[in-house]
Amino acid sequence: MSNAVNKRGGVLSALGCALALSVSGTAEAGVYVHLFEWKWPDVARECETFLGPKGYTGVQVSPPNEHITGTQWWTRYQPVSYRLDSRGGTRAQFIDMVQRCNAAGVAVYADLVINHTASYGASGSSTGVAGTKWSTRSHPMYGSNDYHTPICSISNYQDAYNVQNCDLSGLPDLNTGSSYVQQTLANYINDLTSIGVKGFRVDAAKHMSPGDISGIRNRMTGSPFIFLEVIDLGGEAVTASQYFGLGSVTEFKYSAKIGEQFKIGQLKNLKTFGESWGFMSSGKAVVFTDNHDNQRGHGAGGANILTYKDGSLYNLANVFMLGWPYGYPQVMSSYSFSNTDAGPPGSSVHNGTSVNCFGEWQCEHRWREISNMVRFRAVTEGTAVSNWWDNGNNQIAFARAGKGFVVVNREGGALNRSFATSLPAGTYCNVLSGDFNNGTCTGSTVTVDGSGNATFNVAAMTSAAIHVGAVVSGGGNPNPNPNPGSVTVNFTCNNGQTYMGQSVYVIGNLGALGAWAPASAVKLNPASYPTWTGAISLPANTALEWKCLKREESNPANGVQWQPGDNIKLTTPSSGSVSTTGGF
Ligand code: AAO
Repeated sequence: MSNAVNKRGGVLSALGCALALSVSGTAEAGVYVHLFEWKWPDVARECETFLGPKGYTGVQVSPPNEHITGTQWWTRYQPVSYRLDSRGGTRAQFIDMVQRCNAAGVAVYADLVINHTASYGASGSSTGVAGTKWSTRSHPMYGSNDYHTPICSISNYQDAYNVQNCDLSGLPDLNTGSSYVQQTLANYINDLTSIGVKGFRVDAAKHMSPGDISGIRNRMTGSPFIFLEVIDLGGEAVTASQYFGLGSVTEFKYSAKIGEQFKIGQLKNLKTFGESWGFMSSGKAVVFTDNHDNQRGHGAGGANILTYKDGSLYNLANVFMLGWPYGYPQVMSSYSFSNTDAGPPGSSVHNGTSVNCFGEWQCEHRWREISNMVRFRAVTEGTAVSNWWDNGNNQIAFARAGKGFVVVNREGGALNRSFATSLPAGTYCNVLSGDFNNGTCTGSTVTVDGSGNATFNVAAMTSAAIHVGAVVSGGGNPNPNPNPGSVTVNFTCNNGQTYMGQSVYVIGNLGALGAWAPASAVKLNPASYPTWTGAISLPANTALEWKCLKREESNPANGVQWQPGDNIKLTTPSSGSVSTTGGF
């Protein structure tokens, strides 16, 4: 584990490591997506066909437990029981999804609604979606003495007692200080962990004292990634920092400020975006342009929150978020709405409709700019911002030193300019204009010369990005071949002893070598175990760095072991083949 961290000077490569480290509250590396209100079979398919291949590290799913009936999206936030039977699907479907997402290298984060239970008034029904009978403060697992008393309503955010012991919007407030309630909640959470869930969003964490959450945490098994929803825009009794000992925390100021700058501010101001704006430390922060609440005016909404409705502006803000090294970013994936209570398309319980992206479902996570910046973030992880440029207004550009370069043009005219990119010479794919697959670029290319300079033509309200994981030719070679063929690289990893289910992989800085994401690494063949070999076709005349990696086949975050020592450096020949050897 430490090898992985040391070798790359960053932590992204150590996916399994990051998960283990998260107990102490370190934010994850990578990018996760919230597939809001997606059904479990659809999430599973998306993990396999899109999220894994694109390098998303995780997927947050809607609360998986039984909830009240009704078509509104927020019925999911009114727990009836902890049976895994919800609008998302059945327990069997949930298990299948978690297994398939894990196999695709995508961690599933479950949304935990543990502060309260259902409010009778909301549905007028006393039967949950899975058939459980209930009434206010009376559920199979709880009776009236499992709630805070005397009953009161949250009415004063200046009073921590009121915020943490009274009902939020009429939702009966569990006595999370009681050991019975803590154990009941931990049993539910541990069930999810045993299924393979790797992380948890703690809903309404602000409404539970840190001590109570700690009591639950102490009864939990494993080392899941935990992030807590604490809305802290300042000026209240309960603050985000009170929760730092428990995990990562949502940074709502980030959402408010990125929206403000992109909508009514000036992008030149973003040069210092981060802690100096009053945000929590980057390593603690979960960040987003919008979340499922504030995109529809619930929970700390505001006039300047960006959503899919902002179109190209939304794309630009997400490109900035994913290109800029602050926090652990969440990409929001929404369905179209005008009524802020409206549930998802085809929202009757268990009707199993599939998602149709770019129609009723927005699927922002699949928008080209957003999805291709996921790999950009992986490739540039651990590098600082350098070469900042702005035009004094709404055109900006910056490098992630030596690894990537981003240009954002939030103006009505084109931006045509030469920039010092900090990158090695080469012809790079502009991954915001097309995709980079197997050494070829379906969009436009940008040529970085031997001095690191490159000319960008960026149309109004668009952006451009290049990185060392998407190089068409060159990439460190001073005289890049403009029209490279591909060559065969024969990889060997010695001493690759593995346990059942674990294999040896090649991982490196090129997209074809997984761009340092263990889930995307290329598996070798153990024909002469413990020596592992494999031939991979790579672009000619290309400088690359690689290592041997062990990981579990069906769960890329587990059993991760990196080749010790420095990365192996290699420049592919202009034709033919080359051999290279690493090991453990
Ligand atoms: C539904 C109905 C209610 C009904 C209730 C019970 O809508 O009318 O009373 O059922 O029958 C979601 C929906 C709710 C829904 C609920 C249950 O959003 O509408 O209620 O499911 O079905 C607070 C909490 C925060 C919470 C947020 C919505 O602190 O935890 O409210 N978010 C989570 C979930 C959310 C869910 C729940 C919790 C409940 O993400 O989806 O609710 O499980 C201030 C405070 C914030 C506070 C907001 C809103 O914010 O700081 O802590 O959030 O107020 O009350 C400026 C200020 C900012 C302020 C904001 C207010 O921006 O700077 O500080 O204004 O917008």
